[in-house]
Amino acid sequence: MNALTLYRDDFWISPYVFTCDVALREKGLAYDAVSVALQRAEQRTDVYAAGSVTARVPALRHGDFVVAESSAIVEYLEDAFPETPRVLPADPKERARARQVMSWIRSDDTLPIREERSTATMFYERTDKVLSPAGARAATKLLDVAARLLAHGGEQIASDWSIADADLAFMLQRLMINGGAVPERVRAYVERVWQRPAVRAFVERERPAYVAY
Ligand SMILES: N[C@@H](CCC(=O)N[C@@H](CS)C(=O)NCC(=O)O)C(=O)O
Repeated sequence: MNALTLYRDDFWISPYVFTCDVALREKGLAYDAVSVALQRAEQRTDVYAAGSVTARVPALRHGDFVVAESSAIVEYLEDAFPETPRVLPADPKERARARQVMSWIRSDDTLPIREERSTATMFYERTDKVLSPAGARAATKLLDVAARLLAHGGEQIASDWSIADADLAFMLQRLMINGGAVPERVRAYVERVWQRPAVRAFVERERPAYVAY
């Protein structure tokens, strides 16, 4: 009755599905994954649109409640399952910083990276295309932001790992995996995040042959 279902893309390349999948695993919550074929515009079917409200992937079903938007899903999991390991910091200031990072990762500042270093390049075919001037500016800002977030010398953004680390490392991997130059300290941070079992589980999933959409 109160089972959890994550609606996800066919190819497991949505960065927002990544966030939710990692959060569910970090929390040790069992869930079923149901594919919504974006390449066939299944997210726009009446039934999916009605349930998710905003007709985007991912969405989470918990019993008869459905919510979309990855940040809202993470917040819901924190609130609905307080007995499970936290994925957002408990400290209000650290939690605010984590939310800031997650919102910023989803903002226009990173759009050129999302466009020029798509997640298909992470899980299917790398790109050797040179970043456009806008892409290069976005990459420089991303690296500056990462350096500032880690300037305290710790191993992650907050005093403990949080889902914001997964999001930030995922964005940085778009550059790294495609051969982009990343300072050693930031690279080591990304590699640390990439070793987390929940992150590995997403990265190492079997994926079907890719159909561009
Ligand atoms: N801000 C949303 C973004 C979700 C999103 O853009 N999902 C994409 C797949 S990665 C999607 O559903 N695209 C199809 C569409 O918008 O019709 C979140 O964080 O969940």
